Amino acid sequence: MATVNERQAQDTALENYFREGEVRARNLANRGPIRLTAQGKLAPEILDSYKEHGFYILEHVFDDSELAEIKAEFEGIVDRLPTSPDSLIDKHGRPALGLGLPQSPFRWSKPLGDPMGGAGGLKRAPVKMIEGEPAAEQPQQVVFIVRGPLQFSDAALRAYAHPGLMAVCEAINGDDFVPFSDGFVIKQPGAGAAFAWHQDGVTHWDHPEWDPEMQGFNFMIQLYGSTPANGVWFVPGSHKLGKIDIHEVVSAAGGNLLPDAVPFVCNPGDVAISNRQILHGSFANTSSDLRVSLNFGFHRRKSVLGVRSKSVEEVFDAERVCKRAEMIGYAIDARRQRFPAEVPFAYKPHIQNGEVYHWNEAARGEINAYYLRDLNI
Ligand SMILES: O=C(O)CCC(=O)C(=O)O
Repeated sequence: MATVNERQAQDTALENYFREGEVRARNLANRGPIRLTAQGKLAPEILDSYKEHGFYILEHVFDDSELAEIKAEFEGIVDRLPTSPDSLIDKHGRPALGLGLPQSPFRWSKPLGDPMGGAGGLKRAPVKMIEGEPAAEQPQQVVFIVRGPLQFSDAALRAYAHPGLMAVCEAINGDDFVPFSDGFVIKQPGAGAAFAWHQDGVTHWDHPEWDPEMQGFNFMIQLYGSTPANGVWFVPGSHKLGKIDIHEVVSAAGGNLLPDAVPFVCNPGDVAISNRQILHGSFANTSSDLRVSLNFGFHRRKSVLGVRSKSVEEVFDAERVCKRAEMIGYAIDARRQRFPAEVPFAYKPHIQNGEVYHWNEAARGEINAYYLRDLNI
């Protein structure tokens, strides 16, 4: 355990790092509202900036009323979480959310821990992040990821098919895009886990036609905003470098405070786009601010179809890919029902195949445990 002096020195170093990182972030030309051309395509300068930096902040995507619906349903989910990894009940003594699912949708961590970094964690996150010392009143374990959020929240499902975000996705991946996976990332104040520096992709690094977009991207909707202390940090441009030796980068920096990294600083309702090949991570949330991201990602179909994923050691056949893409159809219809005045996104693969989706109670049954069909590469 660190001494009081060591802990104070680390806190000061982090505070300086957060302040300087925010200045670097504000100097990058990679933020603004979604802008579309007269033809409904994403403004080219947004795409160019995203491709240059590997991430972009789309501002004010969700208005207050839609955001309030997403937050209310997220808070409903939190209210029904099991009280510990083995518990069957929530904090009110009711049957917990997720009972009966074939695989728990919850990922747990010790408060302020880094469950994925270092030896014994994920291979792609080889160096442990700085871990914090939680207050005595914190529980032993906290949920930091809820997988499959679209089955727990209609508001999240509707957000998934936001026409502006779908236009961004089409601009990045082309018309023929398919889902990757989705989840709420929860960084509770004084408890939220760290994510050690990593690049998300694991499958295509040695592909003969490798390119910076080959392993997809994520949207990260910010429910409560994000700060340098609780947000995700990116090394701009690192998505173009291929597989990075993270041990070497951290050792050259003399620790986890990478000198070129910048945080995403967002208001509630902003959405970050993040290339999955960019070097990124986040610090344990020792701040007093909650950050919740609703993450969902997309791939080009050709990046997953017929591909043996090194993430889950499975070949993704056409049936699996099409089944997972049904979520796009259901989300578009759910959104159409809630916002009838909005022009819904036209998802070309479903239109071309004559597939029509209706969001109703039968569909709700259809998507049960849909996250088991995620397309992790
Ligand atoms: O939201 C975070 O803190 C980190 C998320 C992340 O690194 C990821 O989804 O790959």
